[in-house]
Amino acid sequence: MKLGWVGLGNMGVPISMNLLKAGYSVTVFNRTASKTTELVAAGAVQAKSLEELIQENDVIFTMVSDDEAVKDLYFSNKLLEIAKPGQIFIDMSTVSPATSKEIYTAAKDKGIGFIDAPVSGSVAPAKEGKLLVLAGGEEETYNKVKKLFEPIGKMSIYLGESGSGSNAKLAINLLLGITVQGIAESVLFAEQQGIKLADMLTIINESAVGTAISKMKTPAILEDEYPAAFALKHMAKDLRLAKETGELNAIGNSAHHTYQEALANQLGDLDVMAVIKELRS
Ligand code: NA7
Repeated sequence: MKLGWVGLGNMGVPISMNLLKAGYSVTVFNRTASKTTELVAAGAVQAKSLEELIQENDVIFTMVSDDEAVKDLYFSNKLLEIAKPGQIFIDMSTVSPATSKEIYTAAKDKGIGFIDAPVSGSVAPAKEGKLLVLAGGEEETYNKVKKLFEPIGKMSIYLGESGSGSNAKLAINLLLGITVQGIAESVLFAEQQGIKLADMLTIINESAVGTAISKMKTPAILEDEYPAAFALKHMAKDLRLAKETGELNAIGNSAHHTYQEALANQLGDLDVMAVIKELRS
């Protein structure tokens, strides 16, 4: 199987690198061409255009920012028009289930396979090939490509019809957004009461609510530096999509509100844990 990869952002680079390292032929394309350097140095082929990438490959992955970017690619940039029947597209971006279904339907009309396969996990698990791949679409199509998820994730889960992967991704990121805000609130409360930051983080991490995410974010909170492992703007987007897709209750609504405010206050390019800066302000 020859693979094409479109979208070399924070996540696209390490994930496509793992496919390359697993021995697949990977052709890459990114809107900003300079971001292909690392992949090309590691042996990937650089496509001159999206058209070339699609024509030369069997399975094409896309991983871009949001619904607008995905629709831009599939519709405005005519990915589906260029594609040939029998090809399979896998979108790993986090988008609304409605967008996943819209692309699936347009693809199906042309005899093209489409799987929504967003991932749970940020840059570190992406580098280690330990993401959780959440897949929706036709099971027959999923079965044809599921082997490709092995170098990417510790597990891939087939969840059902098109849009199921996107729905599951919104659900898990709702929990993530709430959890990160919860860590921030606990730390800030302790700080107000004169408890040392390092002590409180030790307590959280050693307690029953200490989690992989609290441990992962501890150095950032201690240093008060938040380079993006998972950009806050993406969490703000995911909570907005969750609110638009289903019903949120009090905690979900509070998280939605906080992250939108953080985005408005220019914290979007920092890591999701920078929500603590929003709550401090
Ligand atoms: P990043 O690091 O913000 O990267 C975003 C990527 O999306 C990057 O390659 C962008 O290209 C690309 N992009 C954005 N808009 C477009 C349009 N309109 N057309 C083509 N390409 C576009 O995101 P992550 O890698 O952290 O996350 C990717 C997804 O996974 C996202 O949905 C997260 O929520 C989860 P650029 O380099 O700017 O030219």
